[in-house]
Amino acid sequence: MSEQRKPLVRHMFTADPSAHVFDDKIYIYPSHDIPHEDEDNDNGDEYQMRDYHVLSMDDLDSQCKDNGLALSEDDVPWVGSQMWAPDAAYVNGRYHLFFPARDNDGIFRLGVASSDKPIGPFTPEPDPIEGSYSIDPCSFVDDDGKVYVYYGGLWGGQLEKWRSGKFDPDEPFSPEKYPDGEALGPMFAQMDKDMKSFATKPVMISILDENGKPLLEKDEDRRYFEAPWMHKYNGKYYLSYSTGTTHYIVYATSDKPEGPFTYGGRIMEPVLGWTTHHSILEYHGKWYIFYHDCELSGGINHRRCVKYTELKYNEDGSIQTIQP
Ligand code: FUB
Repeated sequence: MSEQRKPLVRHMFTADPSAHVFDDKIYIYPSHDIPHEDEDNDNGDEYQMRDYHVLSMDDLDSQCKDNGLALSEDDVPWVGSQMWAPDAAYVNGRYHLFFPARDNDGIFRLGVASSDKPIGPFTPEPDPIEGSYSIDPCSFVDDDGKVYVYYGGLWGGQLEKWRSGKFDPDEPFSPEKYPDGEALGPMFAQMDKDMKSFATKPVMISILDENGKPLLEKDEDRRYFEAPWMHKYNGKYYLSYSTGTTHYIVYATSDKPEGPFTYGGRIMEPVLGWTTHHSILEYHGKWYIFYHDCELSGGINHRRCVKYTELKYNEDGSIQTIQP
């Protein structure tokens, strides 16, 4: 039996759970953390993942199953290292796995792989998505069938290094250089029908405060850091994400998928461990958040475990804050 707020699997370390309902079953696309003894650093070198396994549950009370190897770095010619947080979408009768990894020059790019089954194995495209960079792709299939990808992460995720439009390895973490500047946001693009390329030029999403002003770099309790997730509730687009250095999961809403979004509040207080990363799904009329912490390893940042718990809305559409 799977229990709320307990590790869904215990035989391996898992993180960054992107959960979806396909054919009334729950499928979770997590990162697969590898244990090692190296030190942590701001570059995220401790997150040394090399492959993906898809987890599934027949329903929320049943045992969570590991469906084995779905994609390995050995299968993807452009991948050099660090297969980080993935996501999946079902489009045109196929399952598409979106994943970030460092290429052979050490630059994070986004890749895509496809399968006729939700659990894989997935066949990767030989090259990363053209024009893609950074990490944490979240794919979102809208009611009209359009598929969007939200992505990007600071620090190890390299988003700030693309500030000029070109990769600059010397560009520092933003608040140190531009404390009063507008915070960076996640990137946004529409996928082409082939699900292999961007149909639109990626743009950066703006996240505004209650007065309609962009969130600033120094507003570390609210500004975007990494791990975007998109869901729709009562016709509104909810963009949720991690604030990274302050370890919250927060959300912002908009009437349009590309925003601008207005900051709405905190979804989850910090978990045990540095990173926090989540997904949100509706299942049989209730809403759930899938997330990770480091309970299984007693707090080792790169040995995480995925969990879920219920997520509740207030009548006005705001989300109640969860104490993990
Ligand atoms: O799992 C590696 C990185 O840690 C992810 O890409 C981030 O979102 C954070 O969870």
